Amino acid sequence: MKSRFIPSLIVATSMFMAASSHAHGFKQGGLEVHHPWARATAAGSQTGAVYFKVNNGSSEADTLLGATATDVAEKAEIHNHVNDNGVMRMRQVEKVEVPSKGNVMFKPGGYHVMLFNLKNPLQEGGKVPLTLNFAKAGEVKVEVKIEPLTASAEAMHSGH
Ligand SMILES: [Cu+2]
Repeated sequence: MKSRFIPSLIVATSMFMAASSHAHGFKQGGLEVHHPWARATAAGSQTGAVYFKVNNGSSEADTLLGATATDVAEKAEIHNHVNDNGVMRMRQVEKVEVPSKGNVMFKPGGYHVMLFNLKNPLQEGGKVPLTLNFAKAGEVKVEVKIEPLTASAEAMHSGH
């Protein structure tokens, strides 16, 4: 069973890497927001979650203070998951520091930008605009790629 699983994982990974482009990164000042993505949402779903990696190449720390996605959702909040006696719960956080010469990963089970009251479902293959508001770099506009509903953090971020 394992020997069948591994080759298919490699194929999936290399297909993803071929499909992804180094151009799908958004730079401003020393910051780069790499591969912003969200899972497609089911019809009627009111919420979505956006994931990405933020690299900070500058010599000063920066801080993510908030996000807006006015074209697609009424409200966007920064969330994290916390382990509450063995139960993973989401909670809103006010800000996320991105250390100098470091990075922060937004990923399933961890930090994410939560979209509330979606105006339309997030459709696989589509792109939606999102603005990230940083204390020093200011507003960074990105395009979020909508991945299949079944997309996992591992598949999305392998090879990065
Ligand atoms: Cu959330």
